[in-house]
Amino acid sequence: MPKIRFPEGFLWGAATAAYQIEGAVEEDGRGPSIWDTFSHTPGAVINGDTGDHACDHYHRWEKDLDLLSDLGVGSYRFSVAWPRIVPTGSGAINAKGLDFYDRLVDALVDRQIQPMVTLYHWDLPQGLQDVGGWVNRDTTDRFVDYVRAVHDRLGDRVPYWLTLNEPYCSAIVGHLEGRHAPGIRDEAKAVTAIHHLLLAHGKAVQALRADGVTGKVGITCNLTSPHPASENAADLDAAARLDLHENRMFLDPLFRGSYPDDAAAHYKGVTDFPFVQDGDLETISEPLDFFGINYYERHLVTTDPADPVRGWTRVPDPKPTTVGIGVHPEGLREVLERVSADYTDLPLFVTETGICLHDYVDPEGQVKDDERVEFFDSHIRAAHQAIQNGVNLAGFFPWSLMDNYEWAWGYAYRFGMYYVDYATQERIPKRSAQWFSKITRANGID
Ligand code: IFM
Repeated sequence: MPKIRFPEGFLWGAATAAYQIEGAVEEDGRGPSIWDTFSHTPGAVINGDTGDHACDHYHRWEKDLDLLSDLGVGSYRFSVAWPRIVPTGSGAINAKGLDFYDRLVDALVDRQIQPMVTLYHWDLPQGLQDVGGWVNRDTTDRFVDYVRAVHDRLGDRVPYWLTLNEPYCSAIVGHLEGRHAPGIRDEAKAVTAIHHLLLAHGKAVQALRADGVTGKVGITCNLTSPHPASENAADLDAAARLDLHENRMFLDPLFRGSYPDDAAAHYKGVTDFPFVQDGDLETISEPLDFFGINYYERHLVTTDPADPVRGWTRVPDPKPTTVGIGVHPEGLREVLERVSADYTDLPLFVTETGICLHDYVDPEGQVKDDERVEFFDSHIRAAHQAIQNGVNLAGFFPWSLMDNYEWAWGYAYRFGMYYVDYATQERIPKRSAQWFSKITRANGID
């Protein structure tokens, strides 16, 4: 294999999110979020797992930052828990919540690791859900209040801000599929939530700029690379509709200031977009400094005979991973090239990609996650190929720094480069951590 070198200054990182690692859900004034409610709802999460304790990162954060130093990363992508800052979602700011992230950011700066802060990674304060959550337009303004408070405290030391993580999941998985909090199954509400999430993003970008933000501002979307199962018109059409649903409903408003041309026809009978007000799309398409992409899935798709007008069916992958999706590094290259060709020449960051395995500690005390090493190797090569093909890719952040609370899959599924023994909270470097620490130091693969 040839040596693969990344451009000088390429940012290697690692990613986590607040509810997935912090625990300490009742400490220092934190209020409940929709994920506290959802995870405590019987039947919602495998084994009834909750994020009550998670990786106990709230108490162990200093040692966890040492793991980042061991990995040799230049950046750490973490999220701020909105309910720690505004416990009920509106009203008074909780200074103790800000204190926690203030200490974290200081310690990262001391270690010469650049903070990349995600402002919303799914933990909406329950108080806002009680009045409609993302289906209520008012939530967009409450998000701005919260963002300003975080920026006010951390803005002098944060070089990268991400407004939202994966609005698709918040809107579609949370409001149409009901598999994530708030557990709603209503397509009109899901499309309304898409709009309000994007609007909250745009308003937050404007507020950060008005408040003199010095860091770069972006958003992270999870994107897929849908392929038709055949060249039949019906399959081509199904792939185009899946692409609308998963990708274009987010990319078009963000970068073109409009919903896709085929959206009105696709959602006919569901919604005619009454929630879009004058000026919203200008706000949503406020220019950004960079764009974050999370990539996990490629998707081979065929038409759904039961619903050929609006439906599609994903063809099962011949070599499924633990969670039933295949490993397709070429899909990452396709996504990067597509965004760069069709939407923006802004710097792109892979803010997440990763593989979930049932890792275990062997009798020698090691975690040999060779499949994860292979996964990262192939995806890093695909990212490098995208750069060779002209994509302005500026960084790569594996998901995840350590095993954590994998939402509706609880703790049964592991994504980390560090193994977490949840009984003792010991962190054990997996082979992937050892491997990745060589990549970050070499700025490439030998
Ligand atoms: O764990 C999640 C993360 O919170 C968002 N992106 C996908 C990851 C793996 O499922």
